[in-house]
Amino acid sequence: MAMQAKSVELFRLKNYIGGLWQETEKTAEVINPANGEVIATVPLSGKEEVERAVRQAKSAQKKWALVPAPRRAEVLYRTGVLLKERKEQLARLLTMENGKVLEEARGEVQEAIDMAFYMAGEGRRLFGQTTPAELPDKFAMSIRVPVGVVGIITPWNFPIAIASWKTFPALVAGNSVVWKPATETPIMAYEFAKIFEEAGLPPGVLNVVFGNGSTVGEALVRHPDVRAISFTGSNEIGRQIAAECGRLLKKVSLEMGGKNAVIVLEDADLDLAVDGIIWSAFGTSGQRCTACSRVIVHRKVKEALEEKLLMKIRELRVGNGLDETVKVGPIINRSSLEKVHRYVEIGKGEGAKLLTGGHVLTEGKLRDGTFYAPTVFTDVHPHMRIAREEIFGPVISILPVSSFEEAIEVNNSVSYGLSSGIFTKDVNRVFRAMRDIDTGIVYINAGTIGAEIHLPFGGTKGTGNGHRDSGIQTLDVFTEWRAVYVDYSGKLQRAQIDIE
Ligand code: UN1
Repeated sequence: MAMQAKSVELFRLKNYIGGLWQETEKTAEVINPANGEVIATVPLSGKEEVERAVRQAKSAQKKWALVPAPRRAEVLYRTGVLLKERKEQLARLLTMENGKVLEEARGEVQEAIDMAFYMAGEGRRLFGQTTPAELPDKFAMSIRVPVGVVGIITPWNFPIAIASWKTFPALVAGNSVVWKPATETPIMAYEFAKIFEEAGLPPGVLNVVFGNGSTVGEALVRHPDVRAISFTGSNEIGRQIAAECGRLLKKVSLEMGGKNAVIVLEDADLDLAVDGIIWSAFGTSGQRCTACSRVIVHRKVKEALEEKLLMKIRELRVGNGLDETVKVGPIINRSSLEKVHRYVEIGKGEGAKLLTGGHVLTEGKLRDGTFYAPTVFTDVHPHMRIAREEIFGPVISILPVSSFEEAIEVNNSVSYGLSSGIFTKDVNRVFRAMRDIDTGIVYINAGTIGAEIHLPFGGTKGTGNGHRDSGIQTLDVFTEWRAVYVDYSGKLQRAQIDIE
């Protein structure tokens, strides 16, 4: 039985290893960030659980890889159907553990459904290339082969969508998975694993080990039988993982956030730009890797934009995301709330002008949760910390500029490169922006969020290490290329030598 979204029940979540649901001695509490209620307990596993999961994954992978890919894909189709049937129930649970408003939670579950069907289609593609060989009576091709056991480490801000970006391609390509979900949002992982089980995924092909990064995450990264790691999370942890994977010569794909900007030029449709900024900056309370946290605006329209922005912010209702009139939910937990506030203090100290917000919300029921007021700083300089560092909360910095060129320069001046949006009606500047903006995702006349699953997701510089999540490109993380030469001449033919 799947769980019901009642706030009074307490769920004891279990690891899923080799097809068995297993408890651990140590557990942690899962808190609903909207009201402080304990909604579940999550296992805090150790090295032994990782060891067991990898062993199971290793033996299951051998058989799974021999299942024809179109048959493997059938499990993904069934998973997609089950996700679709349970969309509403999953969305409610997601809102309870993560805090994002229900409309967005439904959108996130939809993202996982889309990824299931999209990657299921790959079961009949997984294309390689056939190509002429340079010698007579010889055939050449490249094929994708599974990597083996892959380790997946996912964050709390998109607990099911990001998990779907990584698990579906890994599985359809013939790998087995050991997955460490974030301990803040384990209910989605638990439900997702149950759905895989129901959909007929053989035992051991997907294993879920709950626990902290410093124990489970580290054991996974270090394990010699885990051949690839796909990680989404902080820049600091990502660097550590990359270093360790480098030492062990392990494949590694990293997605580590951004300092995303919306550029508003003097000819922009300001109302549209404001809608894009509000959605991108305060949706998910700014807790998206793609969230807009900088607004780079032409001086000529700065005041008009600020005025419209403030008007719209006044209409935003902050509260429990299960209430459908609420537009902005809580911050994931107290330490994140404190971090957001610390950045606001830093901004003030740096001399930025606070236009609105800048404080924790404590009126009425909000006191029980972790809520922060939508916050806007203006007259921010590109060198200030609030304009350079990822805050991961509902805080934007307005940076005035005097030209298109300056806007691009400021946009590109940060150490991240995930997502940028530009508002203008000038087609020449649109194409220049597409060329000159140094981010992995560029939006024209739209905000910085809302990536679609069949396009590559990821970015430049401090955002990643050159790989992409989702899209066809993600298959490069979960497969190795094998070049195959078939010589049917019946004699020794030496490449580069016997070419006459
Ligand atoms: C993230 O911010 O970590 O593009 C993922 C978006 C969503 C996914 C965001 N589809 O905003």
